[in-house]
Order: sequence, then C-alpha cells, then structure tokens
Amino acid sequence: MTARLNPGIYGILTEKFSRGRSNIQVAQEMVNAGVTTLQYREKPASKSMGEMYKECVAIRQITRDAGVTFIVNDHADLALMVEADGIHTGQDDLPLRPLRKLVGDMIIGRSTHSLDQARQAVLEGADYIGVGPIFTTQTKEGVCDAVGLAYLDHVAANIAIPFVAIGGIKAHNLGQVVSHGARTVCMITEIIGAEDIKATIQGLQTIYKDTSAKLYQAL
Ligand code: 3NM
Repeated sequence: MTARLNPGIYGILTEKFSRGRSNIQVAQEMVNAGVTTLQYREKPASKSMGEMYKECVAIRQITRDAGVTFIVNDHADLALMVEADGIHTGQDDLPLRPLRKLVGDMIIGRSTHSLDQARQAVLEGADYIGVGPIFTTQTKEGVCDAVGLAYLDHVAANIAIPFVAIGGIKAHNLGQVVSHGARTVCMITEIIGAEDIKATIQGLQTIYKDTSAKLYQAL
C-alpha cells in the first residue's frame, strides 16, 4: 500500500508560478531532484478540465516511473480518472466521509488552519493534514493569516496522523519548521519559482537532512 504521507519535500505544481515552464517540465525536474510527493494544483479558471486531464495523465506516468506519490488537488474525478495516489481538499471542499465512499482507499489530505479543524479532519477520516500557513504567503488566495510555528507545535504534540507544513516556507526558515516537528514540508514558490529547480531542491534537502540529524543527535 502507498505510504499515507512520505517524509521529505512535498512539491506542488501550479503553472502561473513556474516562470513560463510547463507543469510537465517542472514535474520531471522536481521528480529528478527527489521530491517524495507531488501535487497537481490548477484551477478551472486557469485551465480547461480537458487540459488538466492531459497534464495529469503525463504527470501520473512521470511520478509512477519514479515511485513518487501523486496527489491531485480538489478534483476527485480527475484523481480517479488518472489513478492518482491521492486527493487533497480544502476546508470548503467536499466533506470527507462521502468523499471516502467515492475514492475508497485513495489517500485523502485536508488543509487545516487550527487545532479544531485538525481534530475534525482526523475524526472524518483524513489520511494526512496540511498545517498552515506557517508564515505569510501570497500564493494561496483567501487563506487566513499565518498561524505560526505554535500551530505546528500543537499538531506535532496532539495529532496522530501525518501532517505536512505549508505556507511561506523558504530555505531560510526550513530549519525552524523541521525543528518544530515537520517531517514533510511543502514549498510552492520557493521551488517552482526558482531559476534552477534541481539546485534549489538539493539545497533544501541538505537543510532538511542537517536539521533532522541534529535533532536526532540531541535525543
Ligand atoms: N495552502 P508558498 S498555504 C496551497 O495554509 C497553500 O493551507 C496553504 O505556497 C495552507 O510555499 C499555501 O509559495 C500556499 O508560500 C503555499
């Protein structure tokens, strides 16, 4: 069975932040550089469903070949049609229990911004939660103010399912996020907005590994 959430770097594809590169090109570069999970996050306002489907078919192939978990944001139909590993949902999306009936054993992720929302997601059967925005971000429209590292601490201490930290995470604050208990870390613009995606991911992986090693030594 696919792991419910891999440790490491969780990347997200959204073409408008990718400096004119296609989602497929960026997916290949991210997978080559070693992201452990890749999410497709496009909105019907930016692309037709037909175009999204075609991209997801190609990205499914790239991720399958590399053993990378593939998650589709929002669209359960798309996720099922391309045999993605999972679906990621926001607070205003489909309720989780009926969604589970639809997608069966597929991984279900839920964005959360408070401990109440995190507990609710666990009760309703989410496989993992998003925890954010840790820092201020302009990338997600309509998201609440930064929740800070305090929310991450609460989740690490109180929530029994895997979680991914997200929102405003960059090379300069990644070490803090890992030190506060995140084993899976998501960055959008830091990665897909970089000129050299491979070198950027390698730099982030070094910070992740060095911080994790120090935490381990301190135990
Ligand atoms: N979800 P960047 S924050 C997609 O808090 C998304 O749930 C968030 O982008 C949440 O790494 C966010 O560029 C955007 O700040 C993260």
